[in-house]
This record gives sequence, C-alpha cells and structure tokens, in this order.
Amino acid sequence: MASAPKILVVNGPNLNMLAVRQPEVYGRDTLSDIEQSCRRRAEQYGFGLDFRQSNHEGELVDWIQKARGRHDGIIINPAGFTTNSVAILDALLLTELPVIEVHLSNIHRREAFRVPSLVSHGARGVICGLGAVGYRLAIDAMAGILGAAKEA
Ligand code: DHK
Repeated sequence: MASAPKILVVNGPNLNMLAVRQPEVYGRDTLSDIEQSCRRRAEQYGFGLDFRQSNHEGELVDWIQKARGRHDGIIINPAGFTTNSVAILDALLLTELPVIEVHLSNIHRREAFRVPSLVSHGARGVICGLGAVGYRLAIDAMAGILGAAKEA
C-alpha cells in the first residue's frame, strides 16, 4: 500500500502568540488549538501532518527545503515574511510541491504594507480573512489537489 500523504504546515513569526496577540484581528484560538483542529482534519483524509512555527526566516527556509521529497504538500502562513521574503518564496518553488498560503486576517482590508504577497507567487491558492477555519479549508483544498477528497 502506498504511504499516507504527508502535509507540512509552516507558521511564521509571532504566530506562537495567537490568542494573546491582537485577538480582535487574529482570533482567540491558540496556535495549539489550530494545530489540533488541523490534526483532526488531516486524520479524516488519512494524511500525516507536520505542524511547525518559527520566528526565524532561515529555520522556515530549512524546513521548506526538507519538504522536497518528504512531504506531498505545504500549507504556509508566512505572517510577517509575506511581503518581503524572497528566500521563503524560492524555497517553496524548489520543493515543486503544491502550496496553499493562509492568513488569519484579511490582509487586503488592512494596512497597505501587508500586501502584495511575494509568497503568493509560489502558491496554488490563497485563503485569507477566515480566521482559524482557513487552515482547515486549506487541508480540504490540499485533499482535492492530492486526489484524496473522496476518501474523507
Ligand atoms: C499574520 C501576521 O503575523 C501578519 O504579519 C500578516 C497574518 C497577516 C495573518 O493574518 O495570519 O500581515
């Protein structure tokens, strides 16, 4: 039997502070709450899930690079690196994996400096403004991309 598809969920800087950090913007779920809900959704599809967060660009780049050949898709909230990290975009591109970009808040309704996203150049699709639900929707979308949607 083929091994279960494995999804990497990568979270950028300050997302470890969810629930404390501007809850009116980013919501009241902790990152751990979001991780648990992603795990439940991934299990429904039979996906393995690696869920990570770092405040350091190089660490994010290392994890993304290593996903090549090890994972089947990447879901990323690049947070404060969205508009400025060529390194993260390049890492995503070199993986040749399907990428879905997620933002908790609607970055298009906020300050002008939060757009445009560089990461979007490497993303199959973008979900933003739906809060923590956006992560679950990204897993649903990834299931569709990987052809696993019917099995859930
Ligand atoms: C998270 C951040 O930390 C911000 O830097 C982005 C994004 C928006 C979010 O909505 O999840 O601008």
